[in-house]
Amino acid sequence: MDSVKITPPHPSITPTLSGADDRITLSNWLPPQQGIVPVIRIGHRWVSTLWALPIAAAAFILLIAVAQSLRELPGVQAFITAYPGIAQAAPSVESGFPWWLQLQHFLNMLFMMFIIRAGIQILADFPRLNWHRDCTPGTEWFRFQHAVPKDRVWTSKDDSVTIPQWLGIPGVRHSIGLARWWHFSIVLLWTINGVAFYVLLFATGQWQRVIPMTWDVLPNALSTSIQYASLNFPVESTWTRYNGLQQLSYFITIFVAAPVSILTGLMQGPAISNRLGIVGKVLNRQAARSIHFISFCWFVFFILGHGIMVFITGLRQNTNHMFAGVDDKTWAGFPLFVLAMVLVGLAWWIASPFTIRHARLVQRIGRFMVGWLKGLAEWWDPNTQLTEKDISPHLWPNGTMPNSAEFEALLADEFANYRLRVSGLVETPREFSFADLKAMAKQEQITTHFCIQGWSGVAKWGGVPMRDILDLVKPTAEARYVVFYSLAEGAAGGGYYDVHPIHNMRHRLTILAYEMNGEPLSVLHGAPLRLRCENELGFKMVKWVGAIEFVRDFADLGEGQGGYNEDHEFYGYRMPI
Ligand SMILES: Nc1nc2c(c(=O)[nH]1)N[C@H]1C(S)=C(S)[C@@H](COP(=O)(O)O)O[C@H]1N2
Ligand SMILES: [Mo]
Repeated sequence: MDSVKITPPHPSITPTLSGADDRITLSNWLPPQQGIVPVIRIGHRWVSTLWALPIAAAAFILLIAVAQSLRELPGVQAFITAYPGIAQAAPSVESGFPWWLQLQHFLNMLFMMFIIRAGIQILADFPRLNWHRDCTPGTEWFRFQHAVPKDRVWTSKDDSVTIPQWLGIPGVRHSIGLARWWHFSIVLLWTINGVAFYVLLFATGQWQRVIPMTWDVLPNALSTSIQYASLNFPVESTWTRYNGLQQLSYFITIFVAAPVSILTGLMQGPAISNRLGIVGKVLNRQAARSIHFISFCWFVFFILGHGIMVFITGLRQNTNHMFAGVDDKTWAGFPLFVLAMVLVGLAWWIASPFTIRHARLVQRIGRFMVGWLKGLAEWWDPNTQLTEKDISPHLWPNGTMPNSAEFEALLADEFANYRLRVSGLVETPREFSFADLKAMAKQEQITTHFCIQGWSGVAKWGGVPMRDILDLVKPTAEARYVVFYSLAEGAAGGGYYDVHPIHNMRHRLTILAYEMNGEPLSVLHGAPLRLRCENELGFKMVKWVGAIEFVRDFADLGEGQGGYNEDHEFYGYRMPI
């Protein structure tokens, strides 16, 4: 049976929505802003990471001198004879470097180029690292941005810095939406490649190359280090067995750094962090982000070290192993190595310009690749609540403040004339005055806010549960999404709005807050009403809510992507991670 569906008109606020470009138009985008050379906090002092360069150079020279003198000592010579580098008990892998290993090595190289660059871009959107959950300015341990100014409101968008297009993807300030699609999509491919790699390692015996099977690996790694550092290299037999140092560094990369990166990446998402109970509290979002960064540093260190060693220990032989699968002194592997590097270089060259030009396409492909995963994570029940003592001294503000005569008038009489309009696919459309809302049952919760840019903070929120609003207006069976319209515009003009799946509205922690930390909500943080929906990222929690609409679909709203930042900044509309 076909029934005629009558869709009620959108509320009067809808026409304020705007369309958006399908590419990044730099003139409409946040203007560039340079950061600073990265600094690390030691106590109260900020120390430039540039000091690492002279220190490393001095350490390098010292290391060579020490290693060379050590090798003149009879004891050390005896040690090196006893532990030549390769653990004597280490099994030898006769199959050399099979084709699948070569292919996976190449894919790994290609994927890592995207992952690292997009990761740096994400970091640049909130260029500070913290261990504490709250990100109070001054408590970070690492930053490449100035100290937070105290004499003005400084939003996290203000804080984002520009990194060059050859380094980040896409190398535009505050392009985290696009960088995340790259990072997550390629990480998915990288993980699939990694799982296949694990399986093949164990199915073929190749694991014996990279997993130390005897404690002898330690003295052998030390011996190898002394030999390398003395510039008198150990005898290699890489085709069948790795030396102790190789084994340890490959083992750490494959079996420690890779899983740690994946886990700490996922743990930065609100749905996952809030689901992990005590683990999510101890390894809070900032701790996870810091560990994720340290793991990234390991990868960069490993890639550089590995690359240099490949060159200086025998470029021809090493490239024959990994790019041609032969163990000889021909030139078979070198051209293939060059070809692989050219392919990676080309991909590197086009990634940023392509992303700027085809931003909407990148968003669409990203959604296709990882949208399903984010959809699944939306069902993770965010059940972590915190205590009064967890409340952050500072909660970063974000977003574009309301700037209209209409809002000023509402504010002037303390929202006495404010009306929350709830309409759309509901049985009983309603208008709520501020007094109506305050007369309803109040719910309080202490929760962590997760901004897409990387910061987090804890506050106590008080307000009206959305499920109570739903009980009053009674959404019809057709209603699948709920649109929150703001009284404020977004950064590029046009009303700010965001769409949520209706199932999130029944969650016991989804509220319309009018109180923060026991005080009336400030305008900065969203007065009169702001949404709290604890399994999503911050941008989905619309501030200065003016109207709520229940809809079947959101394709006809704005640019049709499910919200203002989805339309304008290419974010995804499901954002539990
Ligand atoms: N109307 C409106 N709501 C908004 C935004 C905005 O720009 N406009 N920014 C969002 C973002 S990106 C975040 S992180 C949170 C920040 O909330 P806070 O300022 O209370 O910390 O508000 C969200 N709600
Ligand atoms: Mo945000």
